[in-house]
Amino acid sequence: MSEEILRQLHTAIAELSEENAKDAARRGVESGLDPLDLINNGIRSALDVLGDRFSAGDLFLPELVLAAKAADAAVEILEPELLKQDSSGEKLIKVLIATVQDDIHDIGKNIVTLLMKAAGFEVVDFGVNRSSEDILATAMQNGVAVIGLSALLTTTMPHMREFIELLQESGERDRFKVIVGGGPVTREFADEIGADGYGADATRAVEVTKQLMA
Ligand code: B12
Repeated sequence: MSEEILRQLHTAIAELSEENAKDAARRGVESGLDPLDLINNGIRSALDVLGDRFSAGDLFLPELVLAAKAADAAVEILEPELLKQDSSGEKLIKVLIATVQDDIHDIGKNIVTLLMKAAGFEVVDFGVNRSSEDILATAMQNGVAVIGLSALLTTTMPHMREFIELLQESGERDRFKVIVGGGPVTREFADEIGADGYGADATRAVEVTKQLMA
């Protein structure tokens, strides 16, 4: 049953059908499936396949846009379930999350935001395509402890390094913990640029933040 629903969700997104994606997400919720399982093995897996087809020239941007719409619609249905998960008293810790400059991918960032909220963190979602300067200014204004940066393009990953350099140059490096993630980002890259943490998925993003704040 759960395999069938996962497959239905994966297929709906792979076939760019928002309606079918919503139906499958609803079925998943009604059947009590783990919303994270639905995200990782239904939604993200389908987007990975579409991404590969896109880079192979077998699929084009308008199709990716439709896939993103279907994914967003399915995540919206899962949102209340994600927020129901245990929030183990992380309140008072503020986290800012943003996608770096020149990058508008936000499906993953939004899932990280949801899970952080579910874990009890107070999250400032600063959106996409944000310059390092604006991220720093907003983090200072909001008094956040942790800054999470997302990048989905190899060409925008350098903005993560640039952000950490900006923190150093402005004498604010010790004030914030910086965690990074997104499709092409690796632990090695995170270490190389001097980030405090890396998360391969939203669950890890929460775990790493908890560890850093412990
Ligand atoms: C959907 C999509 C789009 C949508 C985005 C819609 C949206 N609202 O986000 C649209 C159609 C707009 C788009 C546009 C483009 N895209 Co695009 N896109 C994708 C696709 C298919 C899926 C991305 C996604 O949402 N994945 C699902 C989420 C859940 O995964 P995730 O983002 O990785 O997030 C998880 C983890 O990484 C982690 N995480 C994410 N952020 C963070 C942050 C922190 C702090 C932490 C700890 C963890 C963490 O947790 C998340 C949840 O588990 C990918 C393919 C792929 N395999 O990723 C290509 C892909 C990223 N796109 C690509 C490209 C080339 C583009 C364009 C340049 C295409 C063009 N010619 O215009 C533009 C760029 C626009 C821009 N300036 O940003 C390439 C990038 C290649 C590269 N080497 O850089 C990819 C890899 C496709 C490919 N294989 O060619 N895209």
